[in-house]
Amino acid sequence: MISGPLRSLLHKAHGVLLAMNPQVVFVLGGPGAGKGTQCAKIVENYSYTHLSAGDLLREERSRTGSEFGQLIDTYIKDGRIVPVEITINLLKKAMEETMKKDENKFRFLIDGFPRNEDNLQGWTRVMDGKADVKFVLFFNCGNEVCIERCLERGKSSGRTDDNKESLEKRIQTYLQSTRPIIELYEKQGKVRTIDASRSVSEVFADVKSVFDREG
Ligand code: UP5
Ligand code: MG
Repeated sequence: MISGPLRSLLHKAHGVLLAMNPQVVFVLGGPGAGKGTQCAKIVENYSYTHLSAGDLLREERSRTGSEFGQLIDTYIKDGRIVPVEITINLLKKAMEETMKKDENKFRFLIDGFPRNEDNLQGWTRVMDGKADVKFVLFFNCGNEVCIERCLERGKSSGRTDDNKESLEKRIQTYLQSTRPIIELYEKQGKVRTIDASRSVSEVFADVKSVFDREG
């Protein structure tokens, strides 16, 4: 890896932006598995930027003038996966803006993506050769625990999908569409599995050992 000062020098020498490829960790797991909670803790301890695909979609949903607001709203309530053209543009833009502001911020946690075959194809189409996927952090958690956590959060979250009806659909989508993607990465030896059914600090202790080793 080329260090910061050396890279600046190279920029000057070439007169062009010699950007570092973004280094990506995909963070996957069922609804309420603790992806967002653990990503926040990783950011506190390691030099990563957290990008939640769900948060980016919710932001886009409420952006004045967005042509996708209604579509995103319907998909999220139904626990369905938004067409990748929308999600990948939001992710790409967020990565570019982060790196433009600070060239040393090239490590990203991409939380809640890729969730299905369409997502994966979209990522490959747009980001192949432009970003390196280091590994997949998989928060493995039973469905009952996941549902319980989301229902509890639903008392105050204001999320339109933290209710029983949406949660059943979210779990189905996760099992049918996302698990096969995790299995695909598993075959490539890229998955780091964490038992996410334990307390936040117990889970983070395992996360830490993964990042100390290869973050
Ligand atoms: N909590 C967390 N960890 C705990 C622990 N160890 N012990 C006890 N409690 C714990 O946590 C959920 C709740 O549990 C919180 O109250 C937390 O305090 C507690 P959180 O960290 O928020 O879990 P997370 O896995 O992030 O759950 P989230 O609900 O965000 O996961 P989803 O994957 O369902 O939601 P996301 O926002 O990623 O996506 C929402 C929807 O957007 C999708 O269903 C889909 O419709 C759409 N979407 C796409 O279409 N495409 C995408 O690429 C991404 C999303
Ligand atoms: Mg989340």
